[in-house]
Amino acid sequence: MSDTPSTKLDLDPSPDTSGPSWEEIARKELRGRDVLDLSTKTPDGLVIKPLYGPEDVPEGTAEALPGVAPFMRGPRATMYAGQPWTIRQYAGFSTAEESNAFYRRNLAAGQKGLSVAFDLATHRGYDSDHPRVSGDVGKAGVAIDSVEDMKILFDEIPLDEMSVSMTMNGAVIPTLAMFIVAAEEQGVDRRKLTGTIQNDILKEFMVRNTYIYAPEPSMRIVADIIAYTAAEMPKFNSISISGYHMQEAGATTAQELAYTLADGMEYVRAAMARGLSVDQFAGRLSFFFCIGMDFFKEAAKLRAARMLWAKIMEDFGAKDDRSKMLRTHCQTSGVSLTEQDPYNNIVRTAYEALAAVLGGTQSLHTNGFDEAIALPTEFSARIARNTQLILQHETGVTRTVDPLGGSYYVEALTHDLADKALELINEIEAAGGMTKAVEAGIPKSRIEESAAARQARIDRGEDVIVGVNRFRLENEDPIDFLVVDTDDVRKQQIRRLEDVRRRRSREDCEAALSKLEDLARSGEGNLLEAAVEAARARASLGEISTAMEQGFGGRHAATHRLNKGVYADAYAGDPEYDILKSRIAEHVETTGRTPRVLVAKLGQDGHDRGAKVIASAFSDLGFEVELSDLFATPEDAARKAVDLDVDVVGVSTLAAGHLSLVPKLIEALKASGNEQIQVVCGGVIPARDYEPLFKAGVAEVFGPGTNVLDAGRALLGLIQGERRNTRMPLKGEERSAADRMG
Ligand code: MLC
Ligand code: 5AD
Repeated sequence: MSDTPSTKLDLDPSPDTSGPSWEEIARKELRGRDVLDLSTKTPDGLVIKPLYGPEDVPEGTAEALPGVAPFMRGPRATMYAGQPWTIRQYAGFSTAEESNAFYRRNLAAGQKGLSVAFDLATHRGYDSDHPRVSGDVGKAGVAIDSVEDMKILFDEIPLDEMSVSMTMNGAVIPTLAMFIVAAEEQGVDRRKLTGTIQNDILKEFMVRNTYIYAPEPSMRIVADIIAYTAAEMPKFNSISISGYHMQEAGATTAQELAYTLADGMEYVRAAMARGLSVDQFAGRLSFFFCIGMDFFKEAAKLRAARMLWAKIMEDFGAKDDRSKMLRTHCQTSGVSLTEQDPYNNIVRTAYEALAAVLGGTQSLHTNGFDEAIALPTEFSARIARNTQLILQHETGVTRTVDPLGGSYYVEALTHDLADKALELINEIEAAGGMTKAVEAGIPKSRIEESAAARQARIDRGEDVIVGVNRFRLENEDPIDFLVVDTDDVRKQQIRRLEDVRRRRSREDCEAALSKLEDLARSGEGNLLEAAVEAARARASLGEISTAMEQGFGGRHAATHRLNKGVYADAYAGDPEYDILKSRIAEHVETTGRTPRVLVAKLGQDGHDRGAKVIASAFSDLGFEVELSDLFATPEDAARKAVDLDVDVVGVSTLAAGHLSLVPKLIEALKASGNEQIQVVCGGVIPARDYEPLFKAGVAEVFGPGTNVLDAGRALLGLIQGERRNTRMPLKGEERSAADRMG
C-alpha cells in the first residue's frame, strides 16, 4: 500500500506566490471597491483594519510573559491553568436576612466569592428611618444601618475563609468599620480578612454620584482607608479603582481605561502624601472594569491596562512586583442589555464574559438577563452564574494562559488602546491630576459627550442593537421579575434600629461619635480607626456619617452643566431631526413660548446618564431644558418645576423608586395649583408599573430603548394638548400593542 496523503502533505501555510496577491483577491471579492473601505473607526477614533499581520505587532510583544512585569499577558504566571478566576456575583436586596439567605444559596450552587450591593440610602449615609430615603430602603441593594445588620448579613459565612467585596464609596467609613466589627464578633481577627472595598470616590464625582462629602475630605477618607488597611488588614484590597461606571455612563473604551488609571495615580499620590511608601500599599490596590460588546477591544483593554499600570507604578518608584501588578474584577455591561427580547441578554452576557476571561480578569460578575427591568431573580441569577460555570468547566478556555497572545490584531489593538489612553492620561495630568480635572468637570463632560454621540448612533441605527433598533419582535412576552416591598423592609429596619439604640450605652456611643467629629474637623488621626470604635459602641451608619459631615462642614452638592451641540452634531443633515426641530421652532413662533422641560432625578438614585443624554438632546432640538438637582425630593422637584414655569417634568428613574416618588411629585404639583404641568417618566420601569403610574397621573412612559427623536415628538405633542396615558411605542412597534401593555 502507498503512503497515506497526510504523511506527505506539506503543511506550510505561507502564501502561494505564483497566483494573485491578497490585495488582488480582496479587490475582486469587493467587486472593485477599495480594501481601505473595509476599515472602520471606533468611537475613540482608532482605525480597525480588515486584516492584521506581523508588521502590525509592536516590538517586544513576542517576548512578553505572564506573571512578569509589565504583565500584559496576565498578572499570574499560570493564570487560570493554575487557578480559575473568582465567580463573584454582585448581589443584595431587601433586608440583611434575605440577602444572607440569597448568598448562602448562591455559594452552595457554585459561586466562589461574595460581593455586596447596598441600597442607596446606605450609600448616601442615611439610616433607614431618614425621611429623605423612604423610597430607597432595600430597593437597589441591602439596607444596612448598624453592626447588627452586618452580623446578620454574614451569618454562618466564615469571614476568615470567604473573600467579600463591598461596593461602597460614600458611606465607606461606617460600612468598613461595621464589617471589621462584625468579623471581630464572629471571632475573626481583621488581619485575616480577605476582600475588597470599592472606596473609589473620584469616579463618583465623575459618573456614579453616591458621594456624600466634598472632594477634598473625600480624598482624605480614601487615604485613611489605604493607610489603615496597609497596617491592619494585609490581605484586604483597600480600593477597587473603577472604570465600570464610566463605560456605563457612556465613556469610550480609551476613556474608561485612561480615567481609571488616572484615578489610580491620584490615589497613589494621596497615600504617598500620608508618608506611606509605594510598596507599603500598592500591592493592595485593585481595579474594576466594564466589559461591553466590542469583544476584542474589551479583551485588549485589560491587557493594555496591565501594561500601562506597571509602567506608571515604576514611575512612582515601585520596586515590588506586586505593586506593579494590575489585578482586576470585571462586570459585564448593564447598558448593553435591553428590555426588549430580554433573553438576548443571556447571549450578550456570555460573549462579554468570554471577553473578560480572554482579557485575563481575576474576578467576574455576569449580569442577569432581566437587568434592564429589575434586580435579578433567583432564576436569572442562576443563569448568570452558570454562564461562568460553563465557561470554567466546559469550554476549555482555562487551559492556556492568554490564548489571544500573539494575535496580530489583538496585540496591535492592545498597543493602540494603550497609546490612546496615554494621550488622555497626559491631558488629565496637565490639568493638575484627577482631583483638579474632576473639579473642572473635564472627564465628566467628555464622557457625557460620548454618551450623547452613542445615543445618536443607536437612534440612527448605525450601532445595531438586535431586538431594539433592528430585528424587533412584534409581540414581547412579559417576564417575571423581582419585586421588593420597601415599606415592609423599612419597617423591619426601623424596628431593629430602635432596638439597637435602646440597648447601647448612650455615653459610649456619643463619646465615640464626638471623637470622630473632632478628627474630621481637625484633619488628624485616622477616621476608620475612630469609626471602628463608634461601630463597636453601636453608633448607626447615619450617625457615623453625620458626625463626619459635621466635622467636614456639610454635605457636598454638585453643580452640573448641560452639554450642548453633541446631539445636533451627530444628527447633522438628518431629515427626521430637521423636521422635528422646525416643528418646535414653529411652535415657538405661533405660541410665543419655548416649550419648557424639567428633567428630574428623584430620591437617592444618582444614575444620571439617561437624564443628561435626554436633556442635551432636547435642548439641541429647541426645548428649553433644565436639570433638577440630584437627590431631589418630590417636593423639591415640584417647587423647581413651578419656579421655572415648565410645561413638562420628565422623571428619569433607574433605581426603582418611581412608584413611591412620582405620585408624590404629581400630588405636590396639584397641591400648589399647577396640575397643568404634565409628568412623564423614562428609564428602567417594568411594564407592571405603568398602570399605577398612569393612575397617579403620569402622561407617558418612555422605556429603555426609546428613540430620542420619538420621545421629542411625543413631548411636543403633549405640550400641544395631545393627552394620552401610554408607554411610548418603539420604532416598528404598533401603537395598539403599546396601548395594550399600558
Ligand atoms: C490567583 N491566586 C493564585 C493564582 N491565581 N495563586 C497561584 N496561582 C494562580 N494562578 C491567588 C492570588 O494570589 C490571591 O491571593 C488569591 O489566589 C485570590 O485570587 P485573586 O486573583 O486575587 O482573586 P480575588 O480574591 O477574587 O480578588 C480579585 C480582585 C479583588 C483583586 C480583583 O479586588 C476583587 O475581588 N474585586 C471584586 C470587586 C467587586 O466585586 N466589585 C463589584 C462592583 S459592582 P493573595 O494572597 O495574593 O491575595 C458595582 C456596581 C454598582 O460597582 O455600581 O453598584
Ligand atoms: N444585585 C445584583 N446586581 C446589581 N446591580 C446593581 N445592583 C444590583 C443588585 N442589588 C448590577 C446591575 C447594574 C450594575 C451597576 O450592577 O448589573 O447595571
